[in-house]
Amino acid sequence: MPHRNFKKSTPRPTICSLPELGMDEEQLTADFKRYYGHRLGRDENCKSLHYAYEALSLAVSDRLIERWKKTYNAYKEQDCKRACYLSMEFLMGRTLSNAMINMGLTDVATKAMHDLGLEMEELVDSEYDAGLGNGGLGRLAACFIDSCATLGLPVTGYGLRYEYGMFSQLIINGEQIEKPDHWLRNGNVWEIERFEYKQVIKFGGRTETHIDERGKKRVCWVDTHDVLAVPYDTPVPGFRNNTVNTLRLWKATATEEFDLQEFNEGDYAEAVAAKNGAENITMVLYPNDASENGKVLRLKQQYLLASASLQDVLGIWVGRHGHDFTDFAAKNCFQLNDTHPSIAVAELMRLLMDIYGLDWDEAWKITSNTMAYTNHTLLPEALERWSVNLFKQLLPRLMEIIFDINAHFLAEVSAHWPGDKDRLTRMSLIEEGHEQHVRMAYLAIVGSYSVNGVAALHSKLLQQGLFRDFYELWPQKFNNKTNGVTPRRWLASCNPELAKLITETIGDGWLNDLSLLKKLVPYAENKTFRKRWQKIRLNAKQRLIEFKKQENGINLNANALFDVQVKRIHEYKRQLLNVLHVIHLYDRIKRGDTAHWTDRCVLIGGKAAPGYYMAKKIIKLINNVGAVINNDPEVGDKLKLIFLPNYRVSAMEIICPGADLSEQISTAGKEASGTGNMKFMMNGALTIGTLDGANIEIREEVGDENFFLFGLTEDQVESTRHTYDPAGIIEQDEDLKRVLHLLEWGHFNQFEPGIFDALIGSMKSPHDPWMTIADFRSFVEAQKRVETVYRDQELWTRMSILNCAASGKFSTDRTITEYNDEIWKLTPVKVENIACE
Ligand code: 26Q
Repeated sequence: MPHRNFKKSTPRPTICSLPELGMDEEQLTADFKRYYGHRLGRDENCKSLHYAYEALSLAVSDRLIERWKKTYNAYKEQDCKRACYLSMEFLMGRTLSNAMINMGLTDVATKAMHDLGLEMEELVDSEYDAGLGNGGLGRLAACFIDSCATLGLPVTGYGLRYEYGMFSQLIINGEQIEKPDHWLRNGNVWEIERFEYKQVIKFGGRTETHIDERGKKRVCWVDTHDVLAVPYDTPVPGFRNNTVNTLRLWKATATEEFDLQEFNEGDYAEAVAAKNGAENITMVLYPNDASENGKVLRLKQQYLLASASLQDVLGIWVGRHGHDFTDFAAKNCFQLNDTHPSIAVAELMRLLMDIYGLDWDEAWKITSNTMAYTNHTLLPEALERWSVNLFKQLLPRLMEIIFDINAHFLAEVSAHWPGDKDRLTRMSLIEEGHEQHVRMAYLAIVGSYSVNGVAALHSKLLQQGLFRDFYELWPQKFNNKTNGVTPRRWLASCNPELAKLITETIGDGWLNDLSLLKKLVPYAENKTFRKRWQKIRLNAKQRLIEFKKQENGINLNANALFDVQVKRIHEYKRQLLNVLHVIHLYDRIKRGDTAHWTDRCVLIGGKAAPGYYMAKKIIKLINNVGAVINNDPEVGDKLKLIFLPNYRVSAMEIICPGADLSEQISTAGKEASGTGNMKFMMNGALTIGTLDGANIEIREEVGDENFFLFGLTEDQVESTRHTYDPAGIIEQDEDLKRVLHLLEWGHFNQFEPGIFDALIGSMKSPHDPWMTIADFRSFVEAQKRVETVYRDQELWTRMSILNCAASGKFSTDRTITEYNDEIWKLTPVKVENIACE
């Protein structure tokens, strides 16, 4: 239904006269009861926990909305510069407990619920994860908007409201089965639909040129198939500062006009089918976290996000400043979360020229001074490229603009390197070949004033490798912003006992200044403190054991070393190296080599992209090896290998406090940053890792003596690659030979012959890009050092405390402060806690 506006003469309802909502138990209880009994129509006969969760969430949400309006007004009043974080993924996880922590409502609400006979933990647990992301990049976006709100920065998150988030993973016969995640099936109390801010998005059609009334050449994009993008807003509260920012997610729907057109032609069924076509655009999140597959639906998603978000921002601008764009770049910027929304570069040009009548130079000046691009991968195969033909068909006007950007850009390159034809070919936004492709990363670099990587090594490698030509042309554009995680979710909320101990010891300033954790350093030498630390970590392990038991009945021994690797399954992350080590330990047990043994429980979790054959085989291998080891009475408590199904944000909230050892074992130079590594460290786990991504900075912060380092460095990986001889290495290493022998003889697949041949073959190939075999010996030796330390629990606990104490750098508050100081340059806005008149 089209929305109707108030008649000019009708007075609009004045909402500022609303009384402020109480933050005490009595008011909260009253609201809870009203929502439960009236709005949701439930009573004591209702058995489902969900409605109690919903009633409490509605009560909490009211209090968020109050502060949301204040924040909105404060930003408006100051007419401050704003930033938009454009991301195809926001992996938010659950909202309720985070909202309570940030508003300081946790204790009051827990007591209120308890007095009504309800357990807060159960209510919080009944919330579905908002799984609108694949992994690191999506969760980073969620941590970023938490920190932006906490720092009082006017930043809006723009993304897509997928009907189906990341698939839910079932393990059947050791194999991954994907189940669609209909996360909205019980509704979503946290979002507000704002149909009044809908935007029209064009697809298809063709372009026409004409001369406008001022004699200027104008391009019109006509005969398009239009789709509506409708925004759904979610409040994003800062930590106890009354700031509530916005996460705006677009849902695609059919336009009313489109329906009507088809209907007039008498084809009702066609009209309904067309509606489906439009709504399909935001139906599902693509579950690939690396390789690109060129699906047209994905390009539609990307364009819908870019176009709707930019039209939204331009609409707000024009509403306030008319068609004067002089200050637009001084007041707005767009951070592109990888290349996924980078079509925004061309779309902003289109809107400024075709809709608002700016000429090329004016539009380019604005665009290239507002866009900033973050890269998240060094794997060349993961760089996005779109076929020019597909682009022309779906977005003809955008393709023209990209060609024009390229022409201007190549002229600049020629001027800089006269006659260097190879460089022109290398740097062109268009890749030539049997089919032409648009190189999205290059479009993002050319169109942005800032290009950053996500950890020191990664940024260095971008400059020296992947983007070298661009770095030579524009060194000043390139910078590093090492990732972080929000300490509210990844310590305060997921590990409340440890958080309490920390606060008792050093005060609560660490919650928004994580560098203060370093005050814990002297307590590493305090025996009573260590005892309490140990006890709390043991409790967290028990909770993890309980979680595991609930899911599939397996009981684990809390005294064992909990050795955890959770992340997407990918060859470069080397879950296989982990499995080789487990098989080696099993082999040692079987041959009786168990003097000074350390009991160990290896937990591996993660999803494989549904089309990634090798990743799926890795899951199967983990489960098969686990089945043999876990059922062997001779092995007993000495060793367990467990696959954690359906790894997701809410699972990590239980896993990371209960882990002793964090596995960060990617081939050096391949993991851009990693952020799980930071969550583990913050919760007192020790890291075994290669010199890759943010591991390097973690080790720098905590000191070499508190980090288990192994493996080739990035330099060594690249310089030995061409002489890599896994067969030779295996021949020299008795342990490794035995491990491969077990694998090759089908010890873990006795009734499934040959199923692991591809995995074994890839590791033994001299062309194995991940060089798993090369790092085996060094990994085993590092694991022995782990065991020695673990047997000395006092030493282990000391190192655990020091890891937590050294994790201050890895707060997204630090990361976002750097983004703001060096890229966005926004002024923080204070939102006063005063009643509006
Ligand atoms: C691309 C094309 C088509 C469909 C999907 C995709 C796609 C989707 C998601 C490609 C990549 C991703 C996600 C990448 C990602 O999560 N990268 C990780 O980002 C983290 C945050 O910076 C880093 O810590 C990790 O090192 C990096 O792997």
